[in-house]
Formats: sequence, structure tokens, C-alpha cells
Amino acid sequence: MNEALLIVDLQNDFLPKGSLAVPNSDQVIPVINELIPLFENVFTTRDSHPKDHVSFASRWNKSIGETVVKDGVEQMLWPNHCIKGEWGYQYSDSLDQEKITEEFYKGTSSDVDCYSIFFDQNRKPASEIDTYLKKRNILKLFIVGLATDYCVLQTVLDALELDYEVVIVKDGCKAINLNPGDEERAYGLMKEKGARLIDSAELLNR
Ligand code: VGL
Ligand code: ZN
Repeated sequence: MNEALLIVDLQNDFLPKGSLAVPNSDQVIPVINELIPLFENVFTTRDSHPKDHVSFASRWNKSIGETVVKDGVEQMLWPNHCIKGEWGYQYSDSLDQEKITEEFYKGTSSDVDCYSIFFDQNRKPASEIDTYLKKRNILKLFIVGLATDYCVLQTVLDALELDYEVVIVKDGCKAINLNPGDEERAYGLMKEKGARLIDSAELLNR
């Protein structure tokens, strides 16, 4: 069985200068850079939104943090972020990108949001990642990135549902924590569903 490091959404808009800045998110970059050389397979996910994306408060003339219901699904409203081609969409310059061999895009269509790289919010396949991984017998995923309580959480839950073995490297992840305790709840759920939670030191010393 093969394994991979999956780096979730390490894009400028989620870093401290970005429009949807995740607190302390720059701290994960050195951790992830240290993990990359340990893996033969290094993949990324990338939030890739059109300008009028369903998750943007600006599209609805509403405030950030409000919700709308779209196609029966509650949609949280965010600031404009990760617009394809713009600065906020780029990976952090500090991320060591040389070993990334494959990237998977999500949130590309205007009318449906997508936290998980496996399924969108309407439960339709979000990307070709599942086919890609299974074809290569990559069944164990080490997951890091942003944000713990949204895209990392949903990606982890779907990976478990699709029968991957999932290891979360906690010091390689940071949460938004819109509500106090969101990060702990996210880790609790991941663990309950079968993910293993570790610190990077455990991997660096193995
Ligand atoms: C994310 C909110 C909106 C994430 C993406 O990467 O966790 N969060 N879009
Ligand atoms: Zn997004």
C-alpha cells in the first residue's frame, strides 16, 4: 500500500495577509516543509472560485458569517477568497512546492461550494482525486493544511468514508474557530470516525 501527504488549501487568502485569514496559519508552513521530504507522493488541494461564487457574501448582499440556503443546503457566507488566478489563490511563496506532483481543484463552479476535495456540498464528486489515488493504490493519507474546521475536516471525513487510512498531523493544521471550540470539535469528530491524530515529531522520528 502506498501513502501520500495531502496539503489542503495552503493559499495566500488563508494566510495572515489574506482575505479569509486563518489565525496563526503561517506557523504550519515550516512544519509542512519539514514533512515534504519524507514522502514520495505530495499532493495539494486548491480552493478555486469564480468571482461570483455562491459562498461569497458579496454575491448575496449579505454580511460575512450569515448563511443562505441554496438547493436545500445551508451555505455559510465568506469574504471573497481564492478567486482563480488572483494573488489569494496562489500557494504561499514560503511553501516548498518542488515536490508537489499533483494538485486537485475544488469550488470551481459558481453555484456549489466545496470544502472536501472528494465531494461537493451537494455530494457530487468534487475532483478526480479518488480515482487517481485508488489507481495508484495510495490508500493511506497524511493530511495537513487549512482550515482544520472546514476543508481539512470535510476532506478527512470523506476520505474515511471512502475507506482511506487517515492520519492528521495536528501541528500542520490551523482552524478558523468562528465559534470557540470548533477546532476541538473537528478533531473529536475526525477521531471518532477513525482518523489517527499525531504531531509531526512522530513522523520525523519514525
Ligand atoms: C475554506 C472556507 C471557505 C477552507 C475554504 O479551506 O477551509 N474555508 N473556503
Ligand atoms: Zn472557499
